[in-house]
Amino acid sequence: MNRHTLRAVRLGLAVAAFGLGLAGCGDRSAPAPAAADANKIVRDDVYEDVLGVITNLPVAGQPGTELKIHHEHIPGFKTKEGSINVTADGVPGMKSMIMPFPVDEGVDLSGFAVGDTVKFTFVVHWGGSPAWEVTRIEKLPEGTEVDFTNKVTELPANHTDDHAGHDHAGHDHGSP
Ligand SMILES: [Cu+2]
Repeated sequence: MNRHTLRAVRLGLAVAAFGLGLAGCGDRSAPAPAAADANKIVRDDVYEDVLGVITNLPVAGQPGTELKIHHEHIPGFKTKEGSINVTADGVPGMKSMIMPFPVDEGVDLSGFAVGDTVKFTFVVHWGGSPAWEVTRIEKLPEGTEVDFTNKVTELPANHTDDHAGHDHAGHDHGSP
């Protein structure tokens, strides 16, 4: 995918880290696919209208720069097997975190700035490359609040800790 296309679509967002197989998110079950079957997509999972704040933007001509978004908790985030992910400490889905987001070539990030609050859609291509990418992004009005808390709706029976009020934004992602 050409992530640096300056063509016009709507923005790009991103943050992310699920590990190449959703890389930053520490997904143990999805090692980076071998080059040979880099495009053997098992399944696409689409996450629509996720809120977040842009923390980094790709810089034209500077490889390695990328869109990063501090995204809100995504309770419905699924594993490669298709069930709702549960982090090591019992949070369903993907916790709020800052992660890199590859951007689909139809997405135009011009007009976006670090600090912008955005609503975006991204697709996880299980088994594919890129492993995930933003397909749509729009800027929200200044002052729009994003709730970065992780909501624990159902704790495993052996869990007694209350994680709900903690701020895990950062790199404690559990698997993806
Ligand atoms: Cu994430």
